[in-house]
Amino acid sequence: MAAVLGLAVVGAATAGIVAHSTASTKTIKVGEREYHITLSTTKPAAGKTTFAIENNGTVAHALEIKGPGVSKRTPLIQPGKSATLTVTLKSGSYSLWCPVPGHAALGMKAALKVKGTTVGSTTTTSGTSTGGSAWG
Ligand SMILES: [Cu+2]
Repeated sequence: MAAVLGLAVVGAATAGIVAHSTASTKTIKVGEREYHITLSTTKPAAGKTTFAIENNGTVAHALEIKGPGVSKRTPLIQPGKSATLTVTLKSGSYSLWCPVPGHAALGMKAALKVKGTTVGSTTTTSGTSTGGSAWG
């Protein structure tokens, strides 16, 4: 009897830990330099994700990300500094680029393919984005 009770408690505790870890934030490392963006993964799973961006270059960079439900960017990141950006990724394609003028054209862009669980049927038909103005 005592042994059965003990097992039940252990089982419950394990379930709690598992549930917690799946809900935790994942991290994707992003390295920026002239003129390239390196990602630790380009095929992350859906969910809450923190981009840890490091500027390994010699001029200031930044990172902007746009995709399903996300439109965010960091402030300018000075050489040698880092920044983080936390977003909730959904299944779909996301674009990342450096919003400093000219940098994306020189190659500072990347894409993410998020494979995910079904995100329901939220069809956003609210048209053109208004937050996409140029840097500065
Ligand atoms: Cu840049």
